[in-house]
Amino acid sequence: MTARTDLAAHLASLDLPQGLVATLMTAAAACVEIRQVVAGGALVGALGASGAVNVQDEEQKKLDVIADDLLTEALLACPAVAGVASEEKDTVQPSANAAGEYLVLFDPLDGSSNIDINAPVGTIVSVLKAPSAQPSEADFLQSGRQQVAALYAVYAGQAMLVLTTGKGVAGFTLAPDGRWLMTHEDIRIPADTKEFAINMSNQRHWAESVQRYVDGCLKGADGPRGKNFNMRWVAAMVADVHRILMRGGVFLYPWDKREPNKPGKLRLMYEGNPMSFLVEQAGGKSATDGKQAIMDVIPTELHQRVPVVLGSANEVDQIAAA
Ligand code: AFP
Repeated sequence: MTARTDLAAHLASLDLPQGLVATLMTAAAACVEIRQVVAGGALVGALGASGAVNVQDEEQKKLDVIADDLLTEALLACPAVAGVASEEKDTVQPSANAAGEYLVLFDPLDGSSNIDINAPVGTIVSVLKAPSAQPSEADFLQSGRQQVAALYAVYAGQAMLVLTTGKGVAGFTLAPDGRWLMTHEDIRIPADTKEFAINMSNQRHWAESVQRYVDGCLKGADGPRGKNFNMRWVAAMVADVHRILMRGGVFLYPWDKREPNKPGKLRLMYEGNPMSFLVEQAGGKSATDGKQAIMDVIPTELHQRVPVVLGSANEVDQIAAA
């Protein structure tokens, strides 16, 4: 077998601050533990509901809670971490580390509805610099442009970890010895695509422009786009974005008129920002429904939602112009 670079060696080659390396290695190790629980499924009692409801008013699965606990505990024990914020918790958790330099925000288990059917799920992580070692919630409200790293792990046929520290995007596959080995050195998203991902069951609720865009795709070679499109929807953003990083495509979770005051379903700090950082670093684009890049949104709340359009650059432009 070819000798491969592992995650530790890759991070060392990037000349990053030691604390950032420690933070990323800690998050990556927690993802290995989460992968093991996901793989055990019913055998380790990991399926089904936890009986609790999270801050988003969503029913928590047992795995949501297990993954949240694993990440939180590991990161708060890492001396470089000043505090964490989880999609599953209503408020931030400062660490007791006097020398903590980083804030870590995460969606511990993305795609919860896939857990019980053995379909792909994942973990999404965003890293910011901590303005102080005793951070308040306001310290976490930084725009996506301030991120120093983002990663996700997708637990599917293989477990893969995809990472950016602002110098391109690299992908790693989990080896049997528990190390993340580099298998995808410089991930690039093609600018053009014939594939879109959206929950079509919401079609009647979308804004006119999104209706127009999807209608154009559905008309295929006979319509305004002059080509046939394919559609995919995994119901786990982490898996849909992974497909886009592997072969191109565009992902949409737009605003819809059922709850006009809610900007969308997905969360800016745990999903929109880290995935946008990865997509932009791979040469793709990300935007809210309009023209604003997701990472330029100035957050006002920890659990803020945002409309999301991201993926192949020319297709994101098509959506903005629809
Ligand atoms: P859960 O983790 O609560 O299942 O939500 C997953 C998600 O936030 C995102 O990962 C998916 O793209 C999206 O929701 C799926 O939404 P639909 O329920 O509309 O398919």
